[in-house]
Amino acid sequence: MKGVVAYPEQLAERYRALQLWKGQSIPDWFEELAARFSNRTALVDGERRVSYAELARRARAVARGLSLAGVRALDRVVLQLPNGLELVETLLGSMRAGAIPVLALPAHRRVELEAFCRRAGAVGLVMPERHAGVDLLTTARELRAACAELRSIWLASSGEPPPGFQRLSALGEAGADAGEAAPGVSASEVALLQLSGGSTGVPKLIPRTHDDYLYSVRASAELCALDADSRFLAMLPMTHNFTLSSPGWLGVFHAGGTVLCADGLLPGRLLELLSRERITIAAAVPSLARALVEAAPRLLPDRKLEGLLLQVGGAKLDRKLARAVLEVLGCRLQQVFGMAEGLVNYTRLDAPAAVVMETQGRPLSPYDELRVVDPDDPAASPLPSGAVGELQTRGPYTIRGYFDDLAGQTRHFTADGFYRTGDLVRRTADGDLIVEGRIGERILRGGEKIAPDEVEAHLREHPSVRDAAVVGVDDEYLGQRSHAFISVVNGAALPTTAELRAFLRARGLAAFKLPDAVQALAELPRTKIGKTDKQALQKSAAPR
Ligand code: OOB
Repeated sequence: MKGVVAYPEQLAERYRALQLWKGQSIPDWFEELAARFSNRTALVDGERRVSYAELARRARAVARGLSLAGVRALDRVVLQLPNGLELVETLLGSMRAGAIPVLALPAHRRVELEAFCRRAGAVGLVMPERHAGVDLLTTARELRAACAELRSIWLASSGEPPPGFQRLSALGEAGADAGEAAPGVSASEVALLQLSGGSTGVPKLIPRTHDDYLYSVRASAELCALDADSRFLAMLPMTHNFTLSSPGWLGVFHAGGTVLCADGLLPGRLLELLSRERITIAAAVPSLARALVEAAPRLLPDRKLEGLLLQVGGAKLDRKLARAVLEVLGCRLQQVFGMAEGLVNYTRLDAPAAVVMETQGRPLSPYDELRVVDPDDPAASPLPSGAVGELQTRGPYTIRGYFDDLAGQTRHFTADGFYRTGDLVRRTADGDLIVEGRIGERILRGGEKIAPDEVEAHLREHPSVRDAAVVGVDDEYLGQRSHAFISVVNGAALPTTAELRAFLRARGLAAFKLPDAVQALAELPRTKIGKTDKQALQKSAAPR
């Protein structure tokens, strides 16, 4: 497809010969699952329980509805729906129609959605009329006016939509009795466009093929030992790569298990579901894991979550919180260091506790190629094990370029096809990765380099500190100075800057790493998936 950097043919053939890429499209894969697991429950959304066979039937109806509406193979459709049956059937159905869904998050608004529609050249958009109490109809109207190529906007709503919009549920109804066959979908084509998690500007579009995506799903399901008894609670947005494929709900489908949808629930409700529904696997970002740990003593006093594997990823999980997850929730823990561009690292189910608590795991596939390079001299030979540097990677499920981004190609990818992750990592002697931060977030203070993650981890060890984030702020004399933001444990007194600096010094931290300023916030700002929003913090750092 135009705008996509393909895998080199020789490598593609190797991945096929190795049976990593099986030449099966996601819709064909799901049809096979529907035949195999037919009457088993695939999805639970509130009161609605849907079997594999029923879900496949619903996806087929959506696919026909889209075809009847004029959506053709390789057309892009931006998909923005909250967690639930509609999202799942529309995602599977759009792929079955041969279209390419662009996976937006529920929290995206006009600026992001407009950028996705334009960049993808989308012909359709699926969005809710209201979400989380916010009326999105004005947004939908603005998008229709702004994006010329957008032919249809399907609104998920209970009533009839206003003129000019289609009702999402009409799609499945229109398609239910049409006889049209789905177009064949090639497994080497782009299946979906994921969004980059980068914190700068509007996310870039990530073209993942059926072959590469399904490989990561199957391998992840196997690594996490999923089976037909697996019960997954979708707590994060189901379009995010973590919840979708690592192993996520697609991985659970692959094993014949059951996916339960949660949307915008408070930690207390999530704990109740985790316990009552005997959930075996769920994915969380650290801020959500922290919220669960904090709510547990009150809401889950004696029912520990023994049967649960809690996956934590998306941002660095510090040791203190990792320990609390194990001790307070009583579940198993897996760290997941992944990226929508491809590479996913997992701590293994049989890894020693220290590895699970202190590392971000190792690559999913033996065919993942990783190297750690000097961020200031990336052309030099890779750094030895143990040294901190930028992680670069290529492999059977990592993209070779962003969608339609010739201009950014050499900035984000090397000439030999490695993706420059922008992540600073170190590899232990055993081959596990420890994430040390992002290149762009390093603070250069008066000639010294500071890794914010290191300082943040020490700050969180203070008994009154709940969460911490350190950013660099421009400074006339030092180039940059360091500014720490903290939130305080409920009921604790706010420690002064001097107290915190003394605390860090007592922990043996070098003087230049001590924050120049400390500011308390009720809550640290979060990105749309719940990672700490460092850009927002940098902007808000009060000028001296
Ligand atoms: C996941 O994907 P994205 O695309 O939203 O974000 C990727 C970036 C990584 O490059 C890294 O900077 C950060 O998020 N990250 C982590 C991390 N997991 C992701 N940083 C430290 N520790 C971790 N465990 O966030 C994502 C995709 C698939 C599975 C899991 C997470």
